[in-house]
Amino acid sequence: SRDDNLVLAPKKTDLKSPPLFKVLLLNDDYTPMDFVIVVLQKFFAMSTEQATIVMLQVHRQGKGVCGIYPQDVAATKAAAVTAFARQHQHPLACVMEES
Ligand code: NFA
Repeated sequence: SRDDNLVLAPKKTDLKSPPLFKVLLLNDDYTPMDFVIVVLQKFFAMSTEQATIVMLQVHRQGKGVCGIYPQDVAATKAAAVTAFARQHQHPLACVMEES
């Protein structure tokens, strides 16, 4: 009826959590293992032990997860790692993917 126009639909009040993104390192044949460990410590706050585990995962499996973050944080970290690697003349690649 014309009265329907006056009836408000229930409003969503629940906030949904933002999508999360994995930040990954990709293997290559040239970046030194020690440099990858430093990257994981500097940008992802890993201990030497955890950084070594993740570096070896990337080296053996081709890729590895550095962390999972909201989109803006993931994009900033991936860009910062890539810039740092280039500054040091290493081809190390850091990418993000929706998780
Ligand atoms: N594969 C590289 C090497 O043998 C090491 C590496 C590990 C590079 C993880 C990139 C990421 N020197």
